[in-house]
Amino acid sequence: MDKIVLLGAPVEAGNHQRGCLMGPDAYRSAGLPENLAALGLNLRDLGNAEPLTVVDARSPIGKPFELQKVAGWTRSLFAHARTLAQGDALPVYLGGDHSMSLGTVSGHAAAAQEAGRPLFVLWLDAHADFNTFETSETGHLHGMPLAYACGLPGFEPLLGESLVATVDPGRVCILGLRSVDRSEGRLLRDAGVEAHDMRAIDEAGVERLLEPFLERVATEGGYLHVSLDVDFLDPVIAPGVGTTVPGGATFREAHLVMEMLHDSGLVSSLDLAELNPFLDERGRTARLMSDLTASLFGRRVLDRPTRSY
Ligand code: Z70
Ligand code: MN
Ligand code: MN
Ligand code: MN
Repeated sequence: MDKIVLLGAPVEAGNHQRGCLMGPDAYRSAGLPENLAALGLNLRDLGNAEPLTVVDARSPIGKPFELQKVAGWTRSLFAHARTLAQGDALPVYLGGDHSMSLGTVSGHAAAAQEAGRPLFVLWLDAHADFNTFETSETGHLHGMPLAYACGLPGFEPLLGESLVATVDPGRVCILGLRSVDRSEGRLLRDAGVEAHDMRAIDEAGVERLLEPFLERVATEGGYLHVSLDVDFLDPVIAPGVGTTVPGGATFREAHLVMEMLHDSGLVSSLDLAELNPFLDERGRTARLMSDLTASLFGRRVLDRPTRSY
């Protein structure tokens, strides 16, 4: 894929911390568009999406924080993603807290079903984001997008209707876990999601964890949506995020994941989530995320034979 389309998703209502609103512009300031253009890619920046105005979102259970606002974003980004998935350019969504993925992933799931191909999701995150309105201890919608996309119950107020298509939890792989709520962990296990914590990365390395998943995407002819949360990275190298959790992926582990994704040729859409420029140090997190994105799109030091799955 040599065509890319950027869409800003400046949503910050998915949690109490302010600042993710500035995420898309920080990526632009950090030179993400120029990084990708320098790789010879044809790039179009659509600017920022806008939320729909929603007044009918009410939840009978739990107390989701800012449900109306996030429902407005979900409906908007769902429609954008469903449409962009049908175009000839690979969409990169510039967040925005991770509630952005309530819309992007469900939109790509709908488009995949319409195209008759399975959707796989790679979730790079310290958290599983697998809470429901019922299990969430915080009410933060940025802790729920993966559960939503997989069709867990109770989320109807977000789209105002049931999901068009759900992601098969058996086609999800999470890498980087080090903070999972108790009941969230039970949901994850019951759903059969492939989940790897940091210990697994320590023991096996990212390559041995990721490769079998990519093989499956290739074998089943699937689309692959990648959702990269800043907190996948160690906070020492990526401080610009609301929830820092120690012990995250290193610079090289993260780049290796991106390089493998590039070599696979399988990625069909990408979220960059949770960048909080208000908490960043001199733009270093925005720059690191931009450099990781460049690795995903083919930046490399030396040429090497292509790996085919
Ligand atoms: C917790 C919750 C969370 C960040 C995801 C944390 C959620 N499991 N926080 N990403 N930064 O609120 O549901
Ligand atoms: Mn997340
Ligand atoms: Mn996270
Ligand atoms: Mn939270």
